[in-house]
Amino acid sequence: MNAPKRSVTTLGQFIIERQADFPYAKGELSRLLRDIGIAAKIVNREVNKAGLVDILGEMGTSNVQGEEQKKLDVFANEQFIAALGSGGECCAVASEENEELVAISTDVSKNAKYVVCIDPLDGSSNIDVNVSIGTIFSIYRRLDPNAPVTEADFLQPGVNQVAAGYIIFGSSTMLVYTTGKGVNGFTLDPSIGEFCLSHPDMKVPNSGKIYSVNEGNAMQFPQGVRDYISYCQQDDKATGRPYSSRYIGSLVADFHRNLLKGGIYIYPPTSKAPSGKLRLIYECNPLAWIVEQAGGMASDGGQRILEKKPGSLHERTPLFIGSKDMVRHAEQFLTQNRG
Ligand code: AHM
Ligand code: MG
Repeated sequence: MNAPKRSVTTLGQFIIERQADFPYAKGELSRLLRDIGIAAKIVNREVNKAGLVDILGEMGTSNVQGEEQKKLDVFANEQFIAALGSGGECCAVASEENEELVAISTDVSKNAKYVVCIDPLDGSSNIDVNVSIGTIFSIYRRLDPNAPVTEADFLQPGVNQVAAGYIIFGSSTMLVYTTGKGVNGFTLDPSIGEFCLSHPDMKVPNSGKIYSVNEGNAMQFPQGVRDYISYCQQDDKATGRPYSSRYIGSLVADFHRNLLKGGIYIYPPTSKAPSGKLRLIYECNPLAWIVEQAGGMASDGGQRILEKKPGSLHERTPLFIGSKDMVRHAEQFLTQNRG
Protein backbone atom coordinates (compact mmCIF):
# COMPACT_ATOMS: atom_id res chain seq x y z
CA MET A 1 0.00 0.00 0.00
CA ASN A 2 1.26 3.48 -0.86
CA ALA A 3 1.71 5.88 2.04
CA PRO A 4 -1.01 8.53 2.06
CA LYS A 5 0.13 11.81 0.46
CA ARG A 6 0.94 14.50 3.00
CA SER A 7 -0.92 17.62 2.04
CA VAL A 8 -0.04 19.77 5.03
CA THR A 9 3.40 21.16 5.81
CA THR A 10 3.78 22.23 9.40
CA LEU A 11 6.04 25.06 10.51
CA GLY A 12 8.39 22.56 12.15
CA GLN A 13 8.70 20.49 8.98
CA PHE A 14 9.17 23.57 6.82
CA ILE A 15 11.94 24.95 9.04
CA ILE A 16 13.82 21.64 8.90
CA GLU A 17 13.40 21.40 5.12
CA ARG A 18 14.69 24.95 4.68
CA GLN A 19 17.73 24.41 6.86
CA ALA A 20 19.49 23.18 3.73
CA ASP A 21 19.32 26.79 2.43
CA PHE A 22 22.10 27.58 4.90
CA PRO A 23 24.80 25.00 4.22
CA TYR A 24 26.97 25.94 7.20
CA ALA A 25 24.14 26.33 9.68
CA LYS A 26 24.12 23.92 12.57
CA GLY A 27 20.41 24.13 13.20
CA GLU A 28 20.53 26.81 15.90
CA LEU A 29 18.48 29.27 13.90
CA SER A 30 15.94 26.55 13.13
CA ARG A 31 15.61 25.76 16.82
CA LEU A 32 15.22 29.43 17.63
CA LEU A 33 12.41 29.78 15.10
CA ARG A 34 10.73 26.69 16.48
CA ASP A 35 10.97 28.12 20.03
CA ILE A 36 9.26 31.30 18.80
CA GLY A 37 6.53 29.18 17.20
CA ILE A 38 5.92 27.39 20.50
CA ALA A 39 5.75 30.63 22.49
CA ALA A 40 3.35 31.98 19.85
CA LYS A 41 0.96 29.10 20.52
CA ILE A 42 1.05 29.71 24.27
CA VAL A 43 0.43 33.44 23.80
CA ASN A 44 -2.33 32.62 21.30
CA ARG A 45 -4.08 30.48 23.91
CA GLU A 46 -4.12 33.40 26.34
CA VAL A 47 -5.07 35.99 23.70
CA ASN A 48 -8.06 33.84 22.79
CA LYS A 49 -9.14 33.85 26.42
CA ALA A 50 -9.01 37.64 26.68
CA GLY A 51 -12.32 38.81 28.07
CA LEU A 52 -13.01 35.45 29.67
CA VAL A 53 -10.52 35.42 32.45
CA ASP A 54 -8.98 37.98 34.68
CA ILE A 55 -5.88 38.27 32.52
CA LEU A 56 -7.38 41.18 30.61
CA GLY A 57 -6.85 44.70 31.77
CA GLU A 58 -4.19 47.07 32.83
CA MET A 59 -1.51 45.94 35.14
CA GLY A 60 -0.90 49.33 36.57
CA THR A 61 2.72 49.50 35.47
CA SER A 62 4.17 51.45 32.56
CA ASN A 63 6.57 50.30 29.88
CA VAL A 64 9.70 52.24 28.99
CA GLN A 65 7.81 54.61 26.72
CA GLY A 66 5.54 55.57 29.62
CA GLU A 67 2.60 53.71 28.08
CA GLU A 68 0.19 51.60 30.09
CA GLN A 69 0.94 47.92 30.12
CA LYS A 70 -1.86 45.42 29.84
CA LYS A 71 -1.50 42.08 31.52
CA LEU A 72 -1.28 40.26 28.23
CA ASP A 73 1.74 42.35 27.18
CA VAL A 74 3.53 41.24 30.29
CA PHE A 75 2.48 37.63 29.80
CA ALA A 76 3.59 37.60 26.16
CA ASN A 77 6.91 39.20 27.05
CA GLU A 78 7.58 36.59 29.71
CA GLN A 79 6.59 33.71 27.44
CA PHE A 80 8.79 34.76 24.54
CA ILE A 81 11.77 35.45 26.77
CA ALA A 82 11.32 32.12 28.55
CA ALA A 83 11.02 30.24 25.23
CA LEU A 84 14.06 31.98 23.79
CA GLY A 85 16.03 31.30 26.96
CA SER A 86 15.19 27.64 27.26
CA GLY A 87 16.44 26.70 23.79
CA GLY A 88 20.00 27.88 24.44
CA GLU A 89 20.35 29.57 21.03
CA CYS A 90 19.72 33.15 22.14
CA CYS A 91 21.86 34.95 24.69
CA ALA A 92 19.89 38.17 25.09
CA VAL A 93 16.62 39.82 24.13
CA ALA A 94 15.68 43.45 23.47
CA SER A 95 11.97 43.92 24.06
CA GLU A 96 9.57 46.83 23.85
CA GLU A 97 8.58 45.95 27.39
CA ASN A 98 12.07 46.16 28.93
CA GLU A 99 14.13 49.30 29.09
CA GLU A 100 17.44 47.44 29.09
CA LEU A 101 18.37 44.35 27.15
CA VAL A 102 17.52 41.13 28.97
CA ALA A 103 20.55 38.85 29.19
CA ILE A 104 19.82 35.13 29.37
CA SER A 105 22.33 33.72 31.76
CA THR A 106 21.72 29.99 31.70
CA ASP A 107 24.82 27.91 31.04
CA VAL A 108 23.53 26.83 27.64
CA SER A 109 22.74 30.36 26.46
CA LYS A 110 25.66 32.43 27.51
CA ASN A 111 27.75 31.69 24.43
CA ALA A 112 24.79 31.53 22.10
CA LYS A 113 25.27 33.04 18.65
CA TYR A 114 22.03 34.97 18.34
CA VAL A 115 20.16 37.90 19.87
CA VAL A 116 16.46 38.60 19.40
CA CYS A 117 14.59 41.91 19.22
CA ILE A 118 10.89 41.62 19.95
CA ASP A 119 7.68 43.53 20.38
CA PRO A 120 5.82 40.77 22.25
CA LEU A 121 2.33 42.18 21.82
CA ASP A 122 1.96 45.18 19.55
CA GLY A 123 -1.26 47.15 19.29
CA SER A 124 -2.16 46.17 22.82
CA SER A 125 -4.68 48.98 23.18
CA ASN A 126 -6.81 46.81 20.86
CA ILE A 127 -6.89 43.80 23.20
CA ASP A 128 -9.93 44.80 25.19
CA VAL A 129 -11.98 45.60 22.06
CA ASN A 130 -11.30 42.26 20.37
CA VAL A 131 -9.30 43.71 17.48
CA SER A 132 -6.27 42.00 15.93
CA ILE A 133 -2.92 42.36 17.66
CA GLY A 134 0.49 40.95 16.86
CA THR A 135 4.01 39.98 17.82
CA ILE A 136 7.00 41.20 15.80
CA PHE A 137 10.48 39.67 16.04
CA SER A 138 13.89 39.96 14.52
CA ILE A 139 17.00 37.80 14.92
CA TYR A 140 20.63 38.90 14.54
CA ARG A 141 23.89 37.01 14.72
CA ARG A 142 26.04 38.44 17.50
CA LEU A 143 29.01 40.54 16.47
CA ASP A 144 31.39 38.33 18.50
CA PRO A 145 29.91 35.28 20.23
CA ASN A 146 33.01 34.95 22.41
CA ALA A 147 32.68 38.43 23.90
CA PRO A 148 30.04 39.35 26.48
CA VAL A 149 26.78 40.44 24.86
CA THR A 150 26.30 44.22 24.70
CA GLU A 151 23.85 46.69 23.19
CA ALA A 152 26.08 46.85 20.12
CA ASP A 153 24.87 43.35 19.20
CA PHE A 154 21.36 44.81 18.89
CA LEU A 155 22.27 48.10 17.25
CA GLN A 156 23.02 46.56 13.88
CA PRO A 157 21.33 47.85 10.75
CA GLY A 158 18.33 45.83 9.58
CA VAL A 159 20.26 44.50 6.57
CA ASN A 160 22.10 42.26 9.06
CA GLN A 161 18.95 40.42 10.18
CA VAL A 162 19.12 36.65 9.76
CA ALA A 163 15.42 36.02 10.37
CA ALA A 164 12.40 38.20 10.98
CA GLY A 165 8.71 37.63 11.35
CA TYR A 166 5.42 38.41 12.93
CA ILE A 167 2.48 36.62 14.43
CA ILE A 168 -0.97 38.03 13.84
CA PHE A 169 -3.70 37.14 16.32
CA GLY A 170 -6.65 37.84 14.05
CA SER A 171 -9.69 35.99 12.79
CA SER A 172 -7.15 33.21 12.59
CA THR A 173 -3.62 33.17 13.98
CA MET A 174 -0.77 33.33 11.50
CA LEU A 175 2.99 33.28 11.70
CA VAL A 176 4.80 34.92 8.78
CA TYR A 177 8.59 34.91 8.52
CA THR A 178 11.60 35.28 6.30
CA THR A 179 15.20 34.16 6.49
CA GLY A 180 16.06 36.09 3.34
CA LYS A 181 14.73 33.51 0.90
CA GLY A 182 11.22 34.81 0.40
CA VAL A 183 8.33 35.11 2.80
CA ASN A 184 6.13 32.26 3.99
CA GLY A 185 2.96 32.36 6.04
CA PHE A 186 1.58 29.65 8.34
CA THR A 187 -1.92 29.51 9.77
CA LEU A 188 -2.50 27.92 13.15
CA ASP A 189 -4.86 24.97 12.90
CA PRO A 190 -6.31 24.94 16.42
CA SER A 191 -7.60 21.38 16.01
CA ILE A 192 -4.07 19.97 15.75
CA GLY A 193 -2.21 22.84 17.44
CA GLU A 194 0.16 23.31 14.50
CA PHE A 195 1.07 26.22 12.26
CA CYS A 196 0.47 24.93 8.73
CA LEU A 197 1.93 26.42 5.55
CA SER A 198 -0.98 28.36 4.04
CA HIS A 199 0.70 31.27 2.23
CA PRO A 200 3.86 30.04 0.45
CA ASP A 201 6.18 32.58 -1.16
CA MET A 202 4.11 35.66 -0.36
CA LYS A 203 4.38 38.62 -2.74
CA VAL A 204 3.01 42.11 -2.22
CA PRO A 205 1.37 43.65 -5.32
CA ASN A 206 3.47 46.49 -6.80
CA SER A 207 0.59 48.86 -6.23
CA GLY A 208 -2.73 48.82 -4.44
CA LYS A 209 -5.77 50.85 -3.54
CA ILE A 210 -5.41 51.11 0.22
CA TYR A 211 -3.70 53.77 2.30
CA SER A 212 -3.34 53.35 6.05
CA VAL A 213 -2.48 56.29 8.25
CA ASN A 214 -3.90 57.87 11.39
CA GLU A 215 -5.56 60.82 9.68
CA GLY A 216 -6.61 62.24 13.03
CA ASN A 217 -3.05 63.55 13.26
CA ALA A 218 -3.06 65.01 9.73
CA MET A 219 -2.68 68.62 10.88
CA GLN A 220 0.63 67.61 12.43
CA PHE A 221 1.98 65.82 9.35
CA PRO A 222 4.64 67.31 7.07
CA GLN A 223 3.12 69.01 4.01
CA GLY A 224 4.40 66.23 1.71
CA VAL A 225 2.43 63.58 3.62
CA ARG A 226 -0.70 65.76 3.60
CA ASP A 227 -0.32 66.23 -0.14
CA TYR A 228 0.09 62.48 -0.67
CA ILE A 229 -3.07 61.80 1.37
CA SER A 230 -4.96 64.37 -0.77
CA TYR A 231 -3.64 62.58 -3.86
CA CYS A 232 -5.01 59.27 -2.49
CA GLN A 233 -8.40 60.90 -1.98
CA GLN A 234 -8.73 62.50 -5.42
CA ASP A 235 -11.01 61.09 -8.10
CA ASP A 236 -9.11 59.50 -10.98
CA LYS A 237 -10.50 56.58 -12.93
CA ALA A 238 -7.19 55.67 -14.57
CA THR A 239 -5.43 55.03 -11.26
CA GLY A 240 -8.49 53.78 -9.39
CA ARG A 241 -8.62 56.71 -7.01
CA PRO A 242 -9.90 57.57 -4.55
CA TYR A 243 -8.10 54.83 -2.67
CA SER A 244 -9.71 53.29 0.39
CA SER A 245 -8.56 54.39 3.80
CA ARG A 246 -8.05 51.43 6.16
CA TYR A 247 -6.47 51.94 9.57
CA ILE A 248 -6.81 49.46 12.39
CA GLY A 249 -4.21 51.06 14.63
CA SER A 250 -2.51 47.71 15.03
CA LEU A 251 0.65 47.73 12.96
CA VAL A 252 0.82 43.99 12.31
CA ALA A 253 -2.82 43.87 11.19
CA ASP A 254 -2.52 46.93 8.95
CA PHE A 255 0.75 45.63 7.51
CA HIS A 256 -0.58 42.11 6.94
CA ARG A 257 -3.67 43.30 5.09
CA ASN A 258 -1.62 45.57 2.84
CA LEU A 259 0.92 42.79 2.22
CA LEU A 260 -1.86 40.56 0.89
CA LYS A 261 -3.90 43.17 -0.96
CA GLY A 262 -1.39 45.87 -1.87
CA GLY A 263 -1.31 49.23 -0.17
CA ILE A 264 0.76 51.64 1.84
CA TYR A 265 1.05 52.09 5.60
CA ILE A 266 2.40 55.39 6.84
CA TYR A 267 3.42 56.48 10.31
CA PRO A 268 4.98 59.83 9.52
CA PRO A 269 6.85 62.29 11.68
CA THR A 270 4.43 64.62 13.45
CA SER A 271 5.03 67.98 15.06
CA LYS A 272 4.64 66.31 18.47
CA ALA A 273 6.74 63.24 17.55
CA PRO A 274 9.31 64.33 14.95
CA SER A 275 10.69 60.78 14.66
CA GLY A 276 7.25 59.20 14.42
CA LYS A 277 6.03 56.65 16.92
CA LEU A 278 7.24 53.25 15.78
CA ARG A 279 10.43 51.64 17.01
CA LEU A 280 13.20 50.86 14.54
CA ILE A 281 14.71 47.63 15.81
CA TYR A 282 11.69 45.57 16.84
CA GLU A 283 8.80 47.07 14.85
CA CYS A 284 10.12 48.60 11.62
CA ASN A 285 13.19 46.52 10.69
CA PRO A 286 11.48 43.10 10.80
CA LEU A 287 8.52 44.31 8.72
CA ALA A 288 10.84 46.19 6.36
CA TRP A 289 12.79 43.02 5.61
CA ILE A 290 9.62 41.01 5.14
CA VAL A 291 8.14 43.55 2.75
CA GLU A 292 11.36 43.73 0.73
CA GLN A 293 11.51 39.96 0.55
CA ALA A 294 7.93 40.05 -0.74
CA GLY A 295 8.87 42.59 -3.42
CA GLY A 296 7.77 45.74 -1.58
CA MET A 297 9.56 48.66 -0.02
CA ALA A 298 10.08 50.36 3.35
CA SER A 299 11.56 53.77 3.96
CA ASP A 300 11.55 56.53 6.54
CA GLY A 301 10.53 58.94 3.80
CA GLY A 302 14.07 59.45 2.54
CA GLN A 303 16.17 56.47 3.53
CA ARG A 304 15.74 52.70 3.27
CA ILE A 305 14.70 51.47 6.73
CA LEU A 306 17.07 48.49 6.59
CA GLU A 307 20.11 50.74 6.16
CA LYS A 308 19.45 52.90 9.20
CA LYS A 309 22.03 52.41 11.94
CA PRO A 310 20.16 52.35 15.27
CA GLY A 311 21.58 54.56 17.98
CA SER A 312 19.60 53.08 20.87
CA LEU A 313 17.36 50.10 21.65
CA HIS A 314 14.09 52.00 21.61
CA GLU A 315 14.86 54.46 18.81
CA ARG A 316 11.86 55.57 16.77
CA THR A 317 11.59 56.19 13.05
CA PRO A 318 8.96 57.39 10.60
CA LEU A 319 7.71 54.51 8.45
CA PHE A 320 6.41 54.32 4.87
CA ILE A 321 5.91 50.66 4.01
CA GLY A 322 4.07 48.45 1.54
CA SER A 323 3.67 48.26 -2.24
CA LYS A 324 6.80 49.49 -3.99
CA ASP A 325 5.16 51.95 -6.40
CA MET A 326 3.10 53.52 -3.64
CA VAL A 327 6.03 53.98 -1.25
CA ARG A 328 8.13 55.49 -4.06
CA HIS A 329 5.29 57.81 -4.96
CA ALA A 330 4.82 58.96 -1.37
CA GLU A 331 8.56 59.65 -1.18
CA GLN A 332 8.30 61.83 -4.28
CA PHE A 333 5.68 63.99 -2.54
CA LEU A 334 8.07 64.41 0.39
CA THR A 335 11.00 65.29 -1.86
CA GLN A 336 8.95 67.85 -3.79
CA ASN A 337 7.99 69.53 -0.55
CA ARG A 338 11.54 69.61 0.73
CA GLY A 339 12.19 71.68 -2.39
P1 AHM B 1 2.33 50.02 20.81
O1 AHM B 1 3.69 49.46 20.53
O2 AHM B 1 2.28 50.85 22.05
O3 AHM B 1 1.25 48.99 20.75
O4 AHM B 1 2.08 51.10 19.65
C1 AHM B 1 2.29 50.75 18.33
C2 AHM B 1 0.98 50.87 17.63
C3 AHM B 1 0.98 50.23 16.29
O5 AHM B 1 0.53 48.92 16.35
C4 AHM B 1 0.02 51.08 15.53
O6 AHM B 1 0.24 51.04 14.15
C5 AHM B 1 0.28 52.43 16.09
O7 AHM B 1 0.76 52.23 17.40
C6 AHM B 1 -0.96 53.26 16.18
O8 AHM B 1 -0.65 54.48 16.72
P2 AHM B 1 -1.70 55.69 16.69
O9 AHM B 1 -2.76 55.36 17.68
O10 AHM B 1 -0.89 56.89 17.08
O11 AHM B 1 -2.21 55.79 15.29
MG1 MG C 1 4.65 48.08 19.71
